Amino acid sequence: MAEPFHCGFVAIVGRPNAGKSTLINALVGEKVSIVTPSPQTTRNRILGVANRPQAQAVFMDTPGIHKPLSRLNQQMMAFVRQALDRRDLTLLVVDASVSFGKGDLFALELLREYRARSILALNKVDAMRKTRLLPLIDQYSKLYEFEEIFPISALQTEGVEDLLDAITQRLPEGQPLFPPDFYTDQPERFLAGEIVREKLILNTRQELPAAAAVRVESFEESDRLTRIHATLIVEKESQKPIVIGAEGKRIKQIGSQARIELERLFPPKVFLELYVRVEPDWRNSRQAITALNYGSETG
Ligand SMILES: Nc1nc2c(ncn2[C@@H]2O[C@H](COP(=O)(O)OP(=O)(O)OP(=O)(O)O)[C@@H](O)[C@H]2O)c(=O)[nH]1
Ligand SMILES: [Mg+2]
Repeated sequence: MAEPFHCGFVAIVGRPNAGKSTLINALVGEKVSIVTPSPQTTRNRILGVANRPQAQAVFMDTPGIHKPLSRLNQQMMAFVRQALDRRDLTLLVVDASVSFGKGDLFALELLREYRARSILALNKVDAMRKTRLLPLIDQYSKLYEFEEIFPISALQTEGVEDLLDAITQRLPEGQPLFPPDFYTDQPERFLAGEIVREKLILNTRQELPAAAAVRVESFEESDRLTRIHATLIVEKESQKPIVIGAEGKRIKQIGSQARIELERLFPPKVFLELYVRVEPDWRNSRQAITALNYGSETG
């Protein structure tokens, strides 16, 4: 008898900076979600599909679990809940290289609330002493009934294939939901904005808190050229020179780093135009949040 096909939704959840987006990219084998060393990089639900001969796992990357203060943060947590509502299985990602804290208990509370069947990925084992691993596994298995616990390094794609096997085995039997060449549901326009935002964060993160956003104003594709016009949004007048830099050097750097990556997605050539704009308190504006694609389906 032929082996059954497994297919289902997997919610990837965890604290900010745990490595969820790095992991979804490793699982899918494509960059579907941007990654930076700053917490709260991911702001909505990012879908990424991993296809194997006998399985299709539909992963949902989500913003880091935190207590929300601004409207933006409330929306971000709404995306976490949407993913948990929809999942067949939950993958909790923990940064094992930092010590256990209140935020970890808060994440576990959320799993309990959803009575979520969960697998635990203890990530960043490349950056920790191996002797800390067993006590940590012990601690987590006392706190929650995980189906399995995997030490992994998402960055070095260590343990990722075994993790994927364990996941797909636990997905319901059924036909694939998406065609085999489909790996994300993000519109190209949004993806372009995310790449610009990644470079913006990477170049300004020491000076700017998580207060910046990128809005794609226009996206025009033709055979030879993709023209993208995006606005870098900051909250205060004093943040504008940080983004622009001396003699415009920094914004130029952001633009050229983004363009190199965008040209791989939209070959052969991308023309990228960036502007900086101050939008006071945009993180509490429903209109701004919706325009940025951070408005959840329920919010
Ligand atoms: N050493 C090490 N670093 C990692 C690993 N996985 C992720 N990182 C780093 O951790 C940082 C955060 O990674 P992300 O994937 O953006 O984390 P996230 O959980 O998606 O973060 P938010 O979107 O802010 O919730 C980045 O600097 C990654 O390079 C790993 O296995 N080992
Ligand atoms: Mg992320």
